[in-house]
Amino acid sequence: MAGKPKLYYFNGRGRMETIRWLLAAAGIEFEEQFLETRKDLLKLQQDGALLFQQVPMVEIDGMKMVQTRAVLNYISGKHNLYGKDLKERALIDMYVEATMDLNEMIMLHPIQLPETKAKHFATIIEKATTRYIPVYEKALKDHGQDFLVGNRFSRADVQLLETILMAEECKPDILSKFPVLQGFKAKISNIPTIKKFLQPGSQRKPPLDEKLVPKVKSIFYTDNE
Ligand code: IBG
Repeated sequence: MAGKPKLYYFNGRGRMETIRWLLAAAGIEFEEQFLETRKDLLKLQQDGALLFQQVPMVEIDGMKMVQTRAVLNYISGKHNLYGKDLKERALIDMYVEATMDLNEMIMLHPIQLPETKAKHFATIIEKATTRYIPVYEKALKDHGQDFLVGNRFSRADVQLLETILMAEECKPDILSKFPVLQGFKAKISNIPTIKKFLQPGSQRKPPLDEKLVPKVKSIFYTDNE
C-alpha cells in the first residue's frame, strides 16, 4: 500500500490549503514538511524535486506533484469527488474555478500594500455577495438537493464550504441573505471527515497572520536571496 501523501509548503494556508481540505474530506491522512526559510525552498529546487521550482508540492503515489490545480484534480479523481461523467465534471470545474477566484482574492488580502488594502477588502465583499454567493444559492435552491452537483458529494461542495468559511472570516454575516447556503454550510460541515477537519487540532491552518507575512515573503520572494 502506498504511504501517506506528503505535503511541502509553509505552515499556513496559501495555495496548499484547498489540497489539505480535499484530502481531509476524502478521509486521507497526510504528512506535512514545512518550509521555514528560503534555504528550505532552495534545497527542494536544487534536489530537482520541483518541476517548475515552485511549491505546493505533494508526494503522492510515487509522484512529486506540483501545480495546485493538477494536485486537486488528481485527488478529486482518485477519491471519487469529481462527478460521474464529463458534463458533471465540467459543471464542477466551473463552480470550483469560481470558488478559487474568490479564495485567491481573500488569500492575497494580507499581502496587499497598505494603500490598496481597504479597496481590495471592499472588492472582496462586493464580488462575494454579488457575483459568487448568489450563484451557489440559486443552484442549490433550484435543484433542491443537498449537494451542488449530481446529487452527490463532490469537490465542489468541499471547495464551496472552504470559501464560505473564508468569506465569513472577512464578514461574519456574509450569508445572512442566503438561507439555502446557510443550510448547505451546516450540512457539509457535519459530514464526519469534514467535521473532524473543522475541529481544533486538525491540520487545517488559520488565516495568514499579518505578523507572518514578512516570513512568507522571505521564503518566496527572490529579493531576499
Ligand atoms: N501555478 C502554481 C500553482 O498553482 O501551484 C503557482 C505556485 C506558486 O505561486 N508558488 C509560490 C512559489 O513557490 C509559493 S505560493 N514561489 C517561489 C518561486 O520561486 O516562484 C506563493 C503565494 C502565497 C500566497 I504565500 C498567495 C499566493 C501565492
